[in-house]
Amino acid sequence: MLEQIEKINSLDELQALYTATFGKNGTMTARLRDMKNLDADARAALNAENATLRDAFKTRQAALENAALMAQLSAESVDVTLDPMPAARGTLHPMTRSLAEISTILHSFGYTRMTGPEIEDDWHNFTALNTPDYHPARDMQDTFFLENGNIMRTQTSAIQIRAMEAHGAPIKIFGIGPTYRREMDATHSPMFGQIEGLHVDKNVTMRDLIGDVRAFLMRFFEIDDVQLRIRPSYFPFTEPSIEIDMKWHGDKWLEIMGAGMVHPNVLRHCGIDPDVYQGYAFGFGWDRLAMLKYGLDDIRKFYDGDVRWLKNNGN
Ligand code: FA5
Repeated sequence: MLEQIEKINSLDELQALYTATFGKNGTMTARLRDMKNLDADARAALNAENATLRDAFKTRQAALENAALMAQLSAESVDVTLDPMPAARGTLHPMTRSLAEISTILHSFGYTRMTGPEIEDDWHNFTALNTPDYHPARDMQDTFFLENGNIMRTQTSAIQIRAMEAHGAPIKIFGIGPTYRREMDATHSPMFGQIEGLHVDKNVTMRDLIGDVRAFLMRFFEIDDVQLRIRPSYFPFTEPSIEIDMKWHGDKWLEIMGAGMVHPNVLRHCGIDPDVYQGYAFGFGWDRLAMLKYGLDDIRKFYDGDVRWLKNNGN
């Protein structure tokens, strides 16, 4: 019997033999029932046989159960050396990335960030900026007008006005955000981003402006020096007005921004006395900076929402 138990390879078979031995009608059960007819030696021998058999069943059961578990584990095993499925990772949009970089730099120069609405009124976008409705400079920007007379802001310069109206002078702020114009080609988008800087105090001059612009460009483009070209220009809200070009890759001059000393009328419109205070303002193309820094060539791609492009042009 012990040998038979050893050879059994399935739990079902083992159970069947166990029942045939120890069940109600089992062979051992019958023999134990007749034990009273045996002498003492035979009883002891039967008890020992009984115990040995039960042990043998138990041991075989444990062995079969263990083998079944092992078989299950190896069938369900995972090969940890296989390459994992590539996880889809998000990337930051170049505008988001440059926003963080630009803000960090301007904060470190002492500019505080101000915001303004993207739907602006005529006062903040034009009139307060010394651009009354008969002013020809309004033609410089093709504007999206809303039915209620408001407009989509065409320039972050509107943020200057809101900042000075709210806080007066002295003031040193920057604004960054979307602006809208009816334009569309590889370097113009109907929605694009601008960065505005404004610093008004008693002794602020054009030198401070150029110093901050230089330092900003060096930090943003991570270069040791930057060559600037300052050209006279015209904006209704600055006097004098300039445009600043930057030498790019040793040969090209790139127009980077418009800037100038805040026009006395603009200060007056915001309740600031131009005989006491003066200051500068500047306006960059946010997308343009991001395109230059990350080597991107078509501004329209920024707003297409094409995930494949973002994957290659995020960080
Ligand atoms: C202005 O908008 C002035 N508000 C800038 C300024 C601020 C001057 C403060 C003086 C003082 P301009 O229209 O040149 O200026 O636009 C500024 C920058 O915005 C441009 O140099 C360009 O980089 C960017 N820009 C203008 N139009 C578009 C467009 N359609 N798409 C992408 N970028 C544009």
